[in-house]
Amino acid sequence: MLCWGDLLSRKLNVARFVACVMLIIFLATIRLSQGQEQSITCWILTNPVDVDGKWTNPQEWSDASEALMVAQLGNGTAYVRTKHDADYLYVLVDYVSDTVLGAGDYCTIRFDAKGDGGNAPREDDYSFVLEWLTAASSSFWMRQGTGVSWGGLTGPVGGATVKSDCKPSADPYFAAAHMVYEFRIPLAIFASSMNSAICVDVQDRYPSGITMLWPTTYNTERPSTWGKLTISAVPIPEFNSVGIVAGIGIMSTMSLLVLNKKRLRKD
Ligand SMILES: [Ca+2]
Ligand SMILES: [Ca+2]
Ligand SMILES: [Ca+2]
Repeated sequence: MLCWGDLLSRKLNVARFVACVMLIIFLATIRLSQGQEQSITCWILTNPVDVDGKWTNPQEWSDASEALMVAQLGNGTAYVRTKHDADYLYVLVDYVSDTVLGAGDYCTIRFDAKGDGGNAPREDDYSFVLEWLTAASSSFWMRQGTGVSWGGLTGPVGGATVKSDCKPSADPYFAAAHMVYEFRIPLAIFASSMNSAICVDVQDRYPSGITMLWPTTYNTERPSTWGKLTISAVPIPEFNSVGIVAGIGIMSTMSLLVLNKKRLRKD
């Protein structure tokens, strides 16, 4: 016959088991999300983009995905944000730590539009470049893959545009003057593919020479090494999975603390 102490002990064991399972799920999910960090989801926008080379208002890019870039050498801070509407995909490259516009500063965005990877750029692979030729004039051009390498410089596809500037703005990262690049790329090049790839590099040629990358490492000639870009048909979720996972983790930890407290009292 079970006594009250046995029942309490069994209940505690079951609760401890449940808490452990939740903690394992939490840790596994953290590990999973770390493994997916080379991935960007491009949500459909709620707030329109004014392609003017700055955060036109604080909400302009608040509904976009965010990816932190890393310095190839040295230190720097830059972010990539993406979103889209029915006709265009928008990319913000916000180089927070480049506070001086100088000749040679540039930003390159490459798309593997069909997401078919490969070890050489194909015809669905595009490279868009904005380069400052002097502190007062810039150039915007494009390259397209040939199947074995990148083709020659051409004008950008119709509808593609970019603006870059280095002025104070409504930027939530840093309101003082720094380099910002805003691209608008026609969705037509993606040929209805929801699963594409992207890589971005932005350089502060003057004065630091530091290049920032997303994803962390990649080969510009090999689309198979670029980061995943998923074009979503819905807006960014207000309460994302990271919040849910963090909640499970906090609940698990609290459960274990309560159980340990009860066990100490019992002992
Ligand atoms: Ca803007
Ligand atoms: Ca491709
Ligand atoms: Ca610069």
